[in-house]
Amino acid sequence: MSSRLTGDETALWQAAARVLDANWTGTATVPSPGLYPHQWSLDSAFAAIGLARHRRDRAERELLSLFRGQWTDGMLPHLVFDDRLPRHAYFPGPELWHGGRRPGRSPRLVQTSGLTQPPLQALAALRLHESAPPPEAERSRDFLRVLYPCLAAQHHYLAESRDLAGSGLAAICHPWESGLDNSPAWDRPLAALRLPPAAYAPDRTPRDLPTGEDYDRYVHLVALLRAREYDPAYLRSDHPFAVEDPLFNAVYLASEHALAEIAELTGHDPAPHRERAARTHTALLDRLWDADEGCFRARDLREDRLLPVVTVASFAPLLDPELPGAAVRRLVDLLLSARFAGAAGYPVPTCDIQAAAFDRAAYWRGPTWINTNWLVWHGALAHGHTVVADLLYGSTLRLVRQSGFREFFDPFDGTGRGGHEHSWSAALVLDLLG
Ligand code: 9WN
Repeated sequence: MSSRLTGDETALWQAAARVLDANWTGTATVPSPGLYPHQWSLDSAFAAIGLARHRRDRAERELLSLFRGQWTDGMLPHLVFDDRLPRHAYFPGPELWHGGRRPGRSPRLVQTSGLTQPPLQALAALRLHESAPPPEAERSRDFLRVLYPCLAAQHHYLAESRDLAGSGLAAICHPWESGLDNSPAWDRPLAALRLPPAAYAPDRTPRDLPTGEDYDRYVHLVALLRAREYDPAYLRSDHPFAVEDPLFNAVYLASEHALAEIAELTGHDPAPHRERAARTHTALLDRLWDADEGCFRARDLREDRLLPVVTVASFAPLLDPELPGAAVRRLVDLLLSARFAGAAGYPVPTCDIQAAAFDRAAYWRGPTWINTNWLVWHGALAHGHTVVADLLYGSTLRLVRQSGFREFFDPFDGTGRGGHEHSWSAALVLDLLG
């Protein structure tokens, strides 16, 4: 904890640290003990960013335990299951992903999902190293030496197996891969799916969460993927959900830059990582930039067109350090307008407030989330946009002071919603407080 914190900030820091302590299983941090009792890859990367400020040893173990789930082709699954828990602890549990027969590429001793999530782990690992106190710097570099091959394989998988259009961008094949499950951005490709007559709908539709109809579609997509053993050739040509998402690719780009730095720190060649980052940078602008709206939008590869709704993901390419100044300015204008921060007391809402799909209470369809705020804050800071960075810093801390470390928040009045004591909400407050 920084010695510069005020008394109030110290209390907030300690409360956040208590959440991470409570959610620590001994090897990893669960997002929220009741609601999400396993290990999620995106959540673990955010947890590691927070643990770097609190328990550095745990941050390392967090990342190592996550990579136990990595497939032999480099795919880092979005879920690593805790097999000590009963089957019904979470839907969808291990059986949905493999139906009794695991693909040869999945690990033998660990049960995982067959999807991935935004690849934030290299950025998290570099931040962990950068925050090491001088006496720990060499030990921290040793940790990076252990992790580098895993991170390199993860990025190689994305470039080889997920660049479905050969464009330089990685495509997601399921809304769960975006991290923003029921974002209105996915409404159109999901509506176009032809579902089998028997619905799969699990018994999991509490208030604020996606509906049973969404779940039918999510489970149908998993059933298709599972039947083809998540084969990259099937993803490329036949799978009905294939989208190039600005948030996923902005995180991929930022992590690729981080990987280049990790390569340098550990005696590997950074050039391939820099080349890949340059390609992703160009492709983001060529394929996802919407000059009329002045923001990035997701591209549906099955229709080869941009998806209509503008969401918080549209701002994620601020994470690109080389984003041209003109694009940064247009993103900032939109972010500060009445469609986002200008009308929300607690920005950034996950969906354009003026869009028909906006819903202030519904999960990724309107509420403000701490993790997306952190990504935009981090990007704005890198571009020297202190007005935006300070706005997000202030509103994020106000949210947790007012409502606690909730999963998500009403963007107008800051009411907390979803799970309580959510790990990434706590972890990123630790990082913000520094
Ligand atoms: C499906 C754990 C995860 C987050 C996702 C969030 C939610 C899962 C769910 O919870 O997704 O992966 O059950 O809805 O959307 O971003 O990683 O916190």
